[in-house]
Amino acid sequence: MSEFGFDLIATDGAARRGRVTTAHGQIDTPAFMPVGTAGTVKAMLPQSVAGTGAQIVLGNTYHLMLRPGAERVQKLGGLHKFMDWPGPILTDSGGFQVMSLAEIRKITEDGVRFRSHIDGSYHTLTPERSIEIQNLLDADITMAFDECTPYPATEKQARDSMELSMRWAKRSKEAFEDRPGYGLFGIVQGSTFENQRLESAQALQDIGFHGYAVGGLAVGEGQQLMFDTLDYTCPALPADKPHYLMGVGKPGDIVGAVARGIDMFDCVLPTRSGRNGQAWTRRGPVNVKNARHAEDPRPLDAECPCPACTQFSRAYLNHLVKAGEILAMMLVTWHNLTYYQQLMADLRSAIEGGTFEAYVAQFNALQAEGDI
Ligand code: PRF
Ligand code: ZN
Repeated sequence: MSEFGFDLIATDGAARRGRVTTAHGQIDTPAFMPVGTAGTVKAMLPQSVAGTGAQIVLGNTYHLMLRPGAERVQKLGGLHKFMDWPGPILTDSGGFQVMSLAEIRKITEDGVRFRSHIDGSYHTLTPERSIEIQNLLDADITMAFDECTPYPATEKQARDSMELSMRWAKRSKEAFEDRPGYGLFGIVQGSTFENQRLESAQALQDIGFHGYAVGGLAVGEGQQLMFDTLDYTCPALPADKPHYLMGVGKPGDIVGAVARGIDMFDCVLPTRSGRNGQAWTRRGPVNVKNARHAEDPRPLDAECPCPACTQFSRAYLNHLVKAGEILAMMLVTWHNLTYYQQLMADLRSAIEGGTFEAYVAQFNALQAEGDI
């Protein structure tokens, strides 16, 4: 089996076009990973997710350990087989989801103790157990166990949190079983403090990972501070390893982060907002529920190859969303994932062709025009 790897194919400014190789296949970067929290990209069949162009999906340690349980998934042949996604899977390590979803949480040096948001039962996640769970799930890319520092944080709060995450990163590395085609990513923390971000990036490189994620962003700091943080953090990451910005974002966030050297993204936005009737298009967001679509016979986007756009009118989509029909969630999700994957394909070809700057200018102009 091939080794886990990252090949840099082309660069244009700080933007990178690359390819990640894993046990279950390759990922062209810049890449967007649809979120399949509970072993499903909500409202989509796996082959439809692949049909949008996605080459990797994300799963969550937190959700899958609670239901159906990591040992059960392993017994049934691993997450790829369980959810019928034969391609690469990245799993998040759980700490971030504990802090945003669990009812009672207590953080100690050892890990996090919490109560399930499903049934109130008590659980503990440590770096060692998180890595074990991700191994049981058979994740191609395992994330180190970290604490996503809340925003805003004082310098002292951010430092204590970052240093804890670095000690957990070391324990995550020690717990990870090296196997061909499987990778472990470290997660840079340090809030919006330059010295802490640089220290964190260095601490992770001293431990040694297959890839480097930037965590603790898109937590309320706003786009400009996020970009400022990436401006000094990305150059501190090894150029020959993939760079992953966790939980980002809107199309404009992704374009700006690619311009600064990020290779991988995940976000619930296209799927979650799709279930709420919000579509994302080349011309910005469109609220399908808005009455202005009620008698509009045109497609959502005449140039989009997705089923929502090739088979149905805006008027029909508007009706489905207003009626609360399941098909509305399916179609708008399908459209959004198609748009996100098209955006990533466009970014990849612009970087390869050395036309990234022109592409960004055109992207911004279209987004500013708005829906027609
Ligand atoms: N850490 C982990 N997962 C995450 C984040 C983080 O900081 C974020 C921050 N946006 C999203 N998902 N482990
Ligand atoms: Zn579409």
